[in-house]
Amino acid sequence: MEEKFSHEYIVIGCGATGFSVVKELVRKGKKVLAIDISKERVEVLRDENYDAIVGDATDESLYQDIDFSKVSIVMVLTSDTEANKRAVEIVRSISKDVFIIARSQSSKTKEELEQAGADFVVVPSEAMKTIVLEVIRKADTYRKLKLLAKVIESCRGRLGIFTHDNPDPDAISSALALKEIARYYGVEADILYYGDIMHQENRAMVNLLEIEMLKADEVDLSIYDKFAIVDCSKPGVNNSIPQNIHISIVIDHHPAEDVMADFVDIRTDVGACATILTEYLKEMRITPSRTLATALFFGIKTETNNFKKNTRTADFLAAAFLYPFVDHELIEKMEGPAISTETLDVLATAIKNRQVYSSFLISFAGYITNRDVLPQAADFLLRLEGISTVLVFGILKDKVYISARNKDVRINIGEVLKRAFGDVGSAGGHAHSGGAQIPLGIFGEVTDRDALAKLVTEAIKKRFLNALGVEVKE
Ligand SMILES: [Mn+2]
Repeated sequence: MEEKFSHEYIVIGCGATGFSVVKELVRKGKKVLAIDISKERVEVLRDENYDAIVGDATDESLYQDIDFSKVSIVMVLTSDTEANKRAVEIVRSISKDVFIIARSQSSKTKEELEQAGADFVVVPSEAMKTIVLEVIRKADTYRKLKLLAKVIESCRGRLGIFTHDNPDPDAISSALALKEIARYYGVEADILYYGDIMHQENRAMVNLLEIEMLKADEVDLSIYDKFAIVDCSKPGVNNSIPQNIHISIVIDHHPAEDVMADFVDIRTDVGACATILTEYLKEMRITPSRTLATALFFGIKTETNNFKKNTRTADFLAAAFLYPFVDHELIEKMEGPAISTETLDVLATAIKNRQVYSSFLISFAGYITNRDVLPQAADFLLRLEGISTVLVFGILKDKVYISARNKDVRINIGEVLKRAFGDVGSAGGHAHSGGAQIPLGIFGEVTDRDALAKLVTEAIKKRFLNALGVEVKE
């Protein structure tokens, strides 16, 4: 034979797997050469107009007729792992550049094939497992959404959707998505919140997207037939929702136990609550409006600190789904609001009052009027050189508010805060961020501001460092 084979793809081993790969590639207009040891198989392939030759994968002379400068991928797909290994070795010795995909019967031999020169090894049983798990996940979602629809449809009046207090973009966008979903099922809903929308970014989001939200303490809650709660899971925990209110729907991504409702979806393996709601829209085939897509995207983006903090595959997938519907100019506007003078003042106080113990930083941010400035100050201080864990606290009315940030992989800051302050207040969070609230009452009757600040600082410092296992010399 004078002319060499010059195909872009070569498939060695044309059993069920190889054959279907050949068919699919040719259907996509690719030039494929199929090689198999069985004459009968090759004849079948040729009858169907595929380029096919008979050859033994382990026979070096087989490869002499192939022009490897034209080949981009060689797929070694016989069911004989040893033969595949030998074939990979031969192909690799002929061409360093060609991309080799090889099939391995078990995950044990996967490494051997990689060492022989395969760029990618397929283990059928593993691939099967992945597919089955994916189908299970889909079936779970399907079942969940059917239940959610049932609960919403059983609503005979309006649905009240609570966020946590001082809602952030993750909570606001999640509530907005649930409102849209309720409307899809013919139920009107209102977004309800306690506290304030304080953080500049959050205010900008609500204003620019014209999201309607009602202050819960200014409405008559008895007008609602059912209630939902997003981005938190229980009345009274991280929110001011009256404890006697019956909640029908709970959607959250914070760890929680014993949550009672007709519909509960708590996933701790996603970075944002907005990711869960985006999955609902996707599965329900609801195309998000520009406003909703922009809100959810902003929710995921800010909650994961621009996809850097606690971001999972699901968050990326949700963001990718939303992306084409997002108004990116608005996102830019929401991200760039001016820093308020109060934030600047608190930041200045926190910087001035910082106390550093090895890589831990503790700071009293003063008497504040807006607790949302604390996480911002903590984020800022975490950028200091040599600092991996930050705790910032401030006093507001009758409580001490604590916000902590951590980038030390050995520390779960949420757990540390629970250990340090769980017995005197409420505390919790994730590995990277957490918060706590302590009633000032535990510090007794001290009314002098400076004396109280000193007392609180000492107590918090001691408890926090103790929980971290740091010895402090007095
Ligand atoms: Mn959240």
